[in-house]
Amino acid sequence: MNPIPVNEQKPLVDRLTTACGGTYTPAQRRKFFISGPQWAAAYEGQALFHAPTRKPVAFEEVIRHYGEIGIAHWTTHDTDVIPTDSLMTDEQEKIVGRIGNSLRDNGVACSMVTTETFFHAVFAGGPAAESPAVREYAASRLSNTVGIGHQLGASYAVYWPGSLGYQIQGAVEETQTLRWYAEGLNAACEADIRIAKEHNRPTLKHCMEAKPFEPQAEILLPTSDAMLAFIGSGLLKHPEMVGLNPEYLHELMWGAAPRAALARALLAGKLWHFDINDGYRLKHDVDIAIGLVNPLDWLNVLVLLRSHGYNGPFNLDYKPPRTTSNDGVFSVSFPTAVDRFITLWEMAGEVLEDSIIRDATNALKAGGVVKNAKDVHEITAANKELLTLHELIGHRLFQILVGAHKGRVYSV
Ligand code: GLT
Ligand code: MN
Ligand code: MN
Repeated sequence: MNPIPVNEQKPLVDRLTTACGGTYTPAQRRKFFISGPQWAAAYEGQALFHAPTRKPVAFEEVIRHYGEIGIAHWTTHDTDVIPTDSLMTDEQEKIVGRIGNSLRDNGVACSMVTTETFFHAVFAGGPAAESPAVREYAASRLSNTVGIGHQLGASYAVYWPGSLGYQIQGAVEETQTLRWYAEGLNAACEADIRIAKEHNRPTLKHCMEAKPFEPQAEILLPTSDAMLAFIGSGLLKHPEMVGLNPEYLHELMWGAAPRAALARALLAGKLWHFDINDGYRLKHDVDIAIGLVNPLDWLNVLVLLRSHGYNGPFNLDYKPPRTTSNDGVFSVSFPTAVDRFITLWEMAGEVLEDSIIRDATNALKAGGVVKNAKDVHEITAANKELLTLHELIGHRLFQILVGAHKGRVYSV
């Protein structure tokens, strides 16, 4: 093949994207509670060992593209859109006003706001550092974000306490740091109760997000389970206002089964918000788009959520790869991520209605015939053949994933 001039490359990408087919319309995409983060679309590809590969993108452009694609909700950190120095000033009010206009013009709603308590040098010692001034500043930032959320009509606030931990062991006292962190959340909840009243709105759902490693070497609340324990520890003044925003990859990163982590959150009544992406076990937070690494696991995750009536947001917290261009972010990355989610969601519906899986599951639940409930040998033998159904269910899930249940065959 001949080298391809730059001006022919975008048409080529567009032609092949169209050739892929199977896209949903913006109206179909809008039926789902899918949110697009400002930081995901504006990610420039930078990392510790990587220079940026894309140009900056302002919120007006991100919101416009989300509206066109059919991503009906938008999420943001305070500093994704408001420079740190402008926070809590008149300038903030002007920017929030502009965001409101952008959202209105493009038919997009702000569903979630979050506070950046990890990037700026002031948080070098974490959001719950020893210095009272740092903690006071962190609390005012959290409360300020709650106010922005109410102004923009959000229903959720997320807390990723990324730098709540340490690099140097022994320098930080864990119980004290966690108490201080709880004080920050308490301040945010109290501010919410006050601000919600002023706006005549319900309070926000405050959702904690865990990540097992990065950016600190050791993390004090590394998993969703640790956060459930924290919520129930007695340190929070309003535990009923605080739930979870698990991220698929963050659970996978520590070696967990994301589906089991979500199940525990569901049982606790705390699965309120969900960051969707993909990646690899025991590796970095690569934030690959949904379904590109573990589609079968994703199918199973969505079966669990569908069968439990999860109706919270699905937040597209992934990073378009640095090999994707600025144009590609909105022409390939976001539309395909949304469409894979929708496809997997619909497929999960097929799993729930599949008669083979239903018969197999019901048979397993019925169990074998046992006369003597104390006879271990009889009980074991009574279920022996039935248990083969576990593997058959796995096979059927694979068939559904590749479309074999609808007659897709290969000639051999
Ligand atoms: C950061 C993190 C994400 C969180 C964001 C919310 S910030 O990008 O890696 O997983 O969801 O603060
Ligand atoms: Mn996340
Ligand atoms: Mn992540």
